[in-house]
Amino acid sequence: MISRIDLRGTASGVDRDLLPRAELDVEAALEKVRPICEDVHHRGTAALIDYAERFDGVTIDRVRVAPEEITGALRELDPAVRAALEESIRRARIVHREQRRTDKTVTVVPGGTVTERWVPVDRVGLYVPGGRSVYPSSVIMNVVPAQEAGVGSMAVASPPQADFGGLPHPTILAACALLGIDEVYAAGGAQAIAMFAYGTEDCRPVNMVTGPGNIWVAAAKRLLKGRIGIDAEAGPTEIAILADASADPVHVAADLISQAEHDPLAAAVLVTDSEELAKAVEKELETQVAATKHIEDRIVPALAGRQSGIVLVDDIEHGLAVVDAYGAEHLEIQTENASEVAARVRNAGAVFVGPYAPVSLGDYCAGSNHVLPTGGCACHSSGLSVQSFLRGIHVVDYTRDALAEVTHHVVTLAEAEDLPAHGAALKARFDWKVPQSK
Ligand code: HSO
Ligand code: ZN
Repeated sequence: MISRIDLRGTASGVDRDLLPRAELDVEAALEKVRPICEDVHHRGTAALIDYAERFDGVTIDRVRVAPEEITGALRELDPAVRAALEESIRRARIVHREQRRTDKTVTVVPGGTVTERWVPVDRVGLYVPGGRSVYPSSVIMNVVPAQEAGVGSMAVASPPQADFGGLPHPTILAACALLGIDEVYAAGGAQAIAMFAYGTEDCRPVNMVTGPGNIWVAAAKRLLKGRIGIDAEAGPTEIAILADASADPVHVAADLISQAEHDPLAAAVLVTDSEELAKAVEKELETQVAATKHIEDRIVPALAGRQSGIVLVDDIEHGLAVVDAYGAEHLEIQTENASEVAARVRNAGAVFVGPYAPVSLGDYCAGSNHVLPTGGCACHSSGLSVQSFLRGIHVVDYTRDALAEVTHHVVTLAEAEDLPAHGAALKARFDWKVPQSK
């Protein structure tokens, strides 16, 4: 069901191309979403209503969800689900509250200071997918850091559902209610991103859009980036597990399956120096997959796809080089001295240490964020956090004396760059006369 890649004997260098990974062609989708975005730009809500009919198969006469529809969904919510969502929110708040940055003033020279002032984005639009993935947990993971950053205005968009009278899925609405979000739109796909970027009669334009989505959503975000800020483009979920002979194959197999469950393109990668563990996990996968849900549509294609595999390495040192080259969205360390091994990881969206920190815990209730870089982007980017919603503004404050002291350097650099007016802007402040034109 899952292929093997034998990298033993190649410890001197890890070729990223040998490692399993899915490819998503967002570029090809750009031309399809461009006219949709233009249409929403020009026709606003009327265009959104037409696209609901065409893409979601639902006839709606308004896009904005009424406040009573949001609170009503919370009243109808299963109390156990409500309690679990509340606990997830509580833990996420504990972690994200601590991420807030404080302004810092640095005295560069006497009389010359630079302050870095952290200012939240004014207004954020959160896209929440419908269809196969209805994840109220992702609402939490996007909203909590934005709120803790101090974002003043937040709107949510999620596709209208035929089964729910053209409203977004009720658990999404209920999660919004729990988080105090009262601005929700029944809009999906690229058209929802265009609504956020350009604004419509109902929806004020936002400064930034976050949240996962399918290839059309990713393409619209790429197209409209610049007009709006975006979070990272989310690709299919990935789990990598670095494990040695001490790992329990039952846990390893269960965790691989847990993320394969998301999508036929999800990646599940085991990196191990133990052939016995590899064999035991292969066996466990057969047994556990047969006993789970979503077998044929997601788990089997995900595990059997070229993006998944069991990678055999010489030792944990070699394994660390491999997982660093891979840069997984989620990386579990199931080895002896797991904390020490984890501390040496350089590239991963999130690291899960030892036998009692499975990725599923992080997906819901660890307190950490589950919006993480995929597709190797962990080599240069981090997951969603309070920081994602803040801008650091440098505030420069110099006295006359502090400016005078450095003027000759600025003038010299300006002349070296053939930009004499730059230097003149400083000299003009010190009794320097503007040359008379001839
Ligand atoms: N593992 C997914 C997040 C998620 N899991 C939502 C369950 N619900 C991407 O990190
Ligand atoms: Zn998950």
